[in-house]
Amino acid sequence: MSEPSIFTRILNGEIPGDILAENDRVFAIRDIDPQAPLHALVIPKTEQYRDVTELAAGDPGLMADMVAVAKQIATEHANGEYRLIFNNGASAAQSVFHVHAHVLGNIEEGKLVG
Ligand code: DGP
Repeated sequence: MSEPSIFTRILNGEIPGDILAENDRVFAIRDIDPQAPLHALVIPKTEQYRDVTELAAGDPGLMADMVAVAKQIATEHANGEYRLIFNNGASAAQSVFHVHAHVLGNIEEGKLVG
């Protein structure tokens, strides 16, 4: 069996992390290197899916659960609006191959692209 991902280790309390939300299928943490005033990662508890392509094909309901948690965090920690980013593949800046969505909120005007 492969090693648990860094996100699973945070969920299990093996590594410190700021958990912002959790339900039976999904959890969210603050990103260690924030790119916006609110920068969270929404993550399924299962490590079954490497990226959003696999997730959307395998369990679209779980993807919907992730979006609901993104909205919850954006409401609790920003003004309810948010940017949702999935990096897919190493050349697209994905570094952790346990699917996760970046949730950015309170983004400064003029910094929406890039
Ligand atoms: P990606 O590049 O899309 O695979 O995003 C991985 C993100 O995970 C990256 O923005 C930094 C974040 N990250 C990596 N290690 C840790 C950690 O130990 N704690 C937290 N909170 N975030 C981490």
